[in-house]
Order: sequence, then C-alpha cells, then structure tokens
Amino acid sequence: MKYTTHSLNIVIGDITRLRIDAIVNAANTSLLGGGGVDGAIHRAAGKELLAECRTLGGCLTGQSKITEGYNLPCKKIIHTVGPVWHGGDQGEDELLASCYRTSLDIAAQHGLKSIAFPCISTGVYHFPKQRAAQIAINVIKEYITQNKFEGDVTICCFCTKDADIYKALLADDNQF
Ligand code: AR6
Repeated sequence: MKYTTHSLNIVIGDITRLRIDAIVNAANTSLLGGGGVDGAIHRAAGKELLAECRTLGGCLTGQSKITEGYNLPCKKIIHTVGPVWHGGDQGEDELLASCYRTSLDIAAQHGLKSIAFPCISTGVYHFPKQRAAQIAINVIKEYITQNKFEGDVTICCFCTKDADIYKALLADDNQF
C-alpha cells in the first residue's frame, strides 16, 4: 500500500525491507540496540552494525547519527533517539521534531535522495500517535517545500491503523 502526496509517501510494512538510500532507526541513547524497530534493524543488519555503533559514543535525545546499512538493502541507517512521553510538558514535542530535523539534515549532508522513517517514539516510548504524526508531517513539509531535503521521504508504518492517521492528516492538509 502506498499513499503519496508530493514527495511524502506513506507505506505499511517492515522498514528493514526497504531498498532506499537511508532508513531511520528509533534508537535509544546507547545506540547499542533494543526492541521494536531498533531490534529488527540490528537483527537484519548484522553484527557489524553493533560494532560501528559502539564507536559512536551514544546519542542525545533529539539528535541523530549515521552508520552503514550492512546486510540491509538500504545504503545507510540514521539512528535517532526519540523522547520518552512524560505527559507533554517536558519538551517532548520539540525533541521529536528535532529527531526528524536532524535525520533530514544528515541525509541532505550525505547527498541521500530517499529516506524512510518509522513512527518514532510511538511504541515503547508511548508518544501519542496522532500528535507524533502531526509533528512528523510539519517537519517533513518544511524540509520538502523549502528544499532543505531534495528527495523522497517515506513514513513506514508498521500497521494500517498508523497509516490511516497519516492519511487523514494529509487529506486535511490541502497545502501539502
Ligand atoms: N518496521 C517499521 N516499523 C516498526 C518495525 C519495523 N520492523 N518494528 C516496530 N515498528 P518502537 P520507540 C514500529 O517501540 O517508541 C527500542 O527498544 C512500532 O510499531 O520501536 O521510539 C529502542 O532501543 C512503532 O510504531 O520505538 C528504544 O529503547 C514504531 O516502530 C525504544 O524502543 C516505534 O516503536 C524506542 O521506542
């Protein structure tokens, strides 16, 4: 399933299967793996990914770092650390926006032309899904319309319900 508006695509499936320039990992500050999409990415990429991640010295919440893709079909992995949801008054919105911004900045700096994001922070970290989707759309829209990232952006949802949130928000957004 693919839903497209301008250069933003919504797909449903496993992000580790995407043949694309870069996928984004919803990691933790250690960058040494975990569950959810992080676990799936490390399992599919292989042990070399963990070895490279050990050299990175972790990553702050809201920041991002890049590695090779190893056994994955993508070229690069951009690891970002989303905020844990604590109710919304601990800077969670800005930190989540920063995950999307810093990932797109890194992709642009490396000349990458296609990038796919999972729904960062909306699993184990419990960020409300609709609120997270609106933040993701706002940042991606800014980057595409201002040519800060010149390529295709994909949101890779793991289930239909998540994709429906994005599709509804995009349908309401006649500017995009
Ligand atoms: N492809 C695409 N999306 C996926 C996949 C996949 N293979 N697997 C899960 N998702 P989560 P977070 C979706 O919990 O909330 C890890 O332990 C999932 O349905 O992976 O940012 C890290 O090490 C959800 O929509 O990430 C951190 O400790 C989204 O990915 C912590 O979890 C994010 O869920 C990060 O928590």
